[in-house]
Amino acid sequence: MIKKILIANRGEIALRILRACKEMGVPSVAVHSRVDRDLMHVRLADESVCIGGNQPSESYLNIPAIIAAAEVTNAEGIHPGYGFLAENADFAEQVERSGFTFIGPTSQVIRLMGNKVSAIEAMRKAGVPTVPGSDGPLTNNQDRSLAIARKIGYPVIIKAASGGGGRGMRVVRAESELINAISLTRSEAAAAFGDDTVYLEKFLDRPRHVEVQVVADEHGNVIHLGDRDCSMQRRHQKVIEEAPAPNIDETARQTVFDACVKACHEIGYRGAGTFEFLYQDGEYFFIEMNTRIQVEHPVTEMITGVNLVKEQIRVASGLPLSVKQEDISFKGHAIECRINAEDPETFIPSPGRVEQFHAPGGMGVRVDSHLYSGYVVPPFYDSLVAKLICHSEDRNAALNRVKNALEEMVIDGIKTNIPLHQKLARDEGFRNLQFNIHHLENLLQQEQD
Ligand code: MV4
Repeated sequence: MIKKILIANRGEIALRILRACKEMGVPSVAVHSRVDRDLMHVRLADESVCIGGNQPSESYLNIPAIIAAAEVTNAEGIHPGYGFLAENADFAEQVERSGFTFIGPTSQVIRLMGNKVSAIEAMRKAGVPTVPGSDGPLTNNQDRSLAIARKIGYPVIIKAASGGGGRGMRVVRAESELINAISLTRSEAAAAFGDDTVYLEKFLDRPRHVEVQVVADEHGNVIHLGDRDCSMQRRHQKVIEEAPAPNIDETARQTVFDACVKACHEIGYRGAGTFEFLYQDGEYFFIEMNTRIQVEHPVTEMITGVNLVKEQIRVASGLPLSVKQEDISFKGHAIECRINAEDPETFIPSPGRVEQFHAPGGMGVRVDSHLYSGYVVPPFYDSLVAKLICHSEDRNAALNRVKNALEEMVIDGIKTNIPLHQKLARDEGFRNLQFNIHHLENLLQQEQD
């Protein structure tokens, strides 16, 4: 087992990783920015190092400072969590070159998946269903681009190869707009990512976001842990996630699970990973792969009983997965609410002092949060302050548990989106499975009118 782990993150995920370290008896090092010295996981870690100023670039994105902290504390593994450096192939490479273990896939695989064109190509070769599209970068040959789009049929979407998560995309509804849209997306991609490579896909107008969790070790074992629906989102920020994804065609689902496992074997995947799909009219379309532990991993943990962060640490230590595919069964339904420090109507961040914090509890209720009474939410980072995860025998029972737990939860002193979650737990469309990726934004728009 890895002898000591440096946690290169903050907030709830740093605490989540710390808890896994403690359960496994692995000593931990917390690294933090100046303002973050009072974070819960910094208090609980065996050692801590202040690595710099409050701007992410000075601390959680500061690669030399993080590697230096690993050196002075004699850490062996580095867990990147999510966000910050989690999918930065250069970071993973520097961690390994400095003699430490990156808790995640190899830098080559991170790089392969970071470029969406190469990711899609790898998946298509492995038999994972992808979106009809240019199957490669668009060239400067305008007639060729027009021909591809005409063959696929409008609307189409232009995406930046180095984008992802909703950054650098443009929908094109008519042929007359295509050439201009390609050139605009190219310029934006060059400015944002230093890479003007773009590709084209058929635009799906009312899909759900369904993703598949996998975990792989270095001994040729790959398993899937089922799926999640993450369609309830606003501006590419997920608000509610659930597992299993409800109302999915069972034959298509098993086929896609098998394809994801096969793809992991083919690309030499190691660690926890997520295949993102658009799901529409009973069909799956791969769009991206995430090579990190995700915010919403707890819903999968609740229905499978597998501790994903512990599996990440096991496989990074060179150990085999603790479970085989035949050991995995899916029990009940889990729903996660992302509780953000923000105005529930304007979505403007609401940092400040948490005067009172009370977490709900009881059977099937899990709260992953670094909050405590008196904690000050700093303005420098994202506004996620707690995840409420409810598990029960079926979706309706889990939704009722969410409703009750939200009423129990107290976060005083700052604004949170708890009122938004209370509305969503009662929303007919969400309850009756009449939703797609546009549902939440449509709902908020209707309230405006
Ligand atoms: C799409 C799409 C429709 N058709 N691709 C947005 C995030 C990025 N991961 C991919 N995204 C989309 N790609 C095709 N071919 C619609 C979206 C999209 C979306 C996807 C998942 C969750 C929320 C979304 C919100 C708006 C657009």
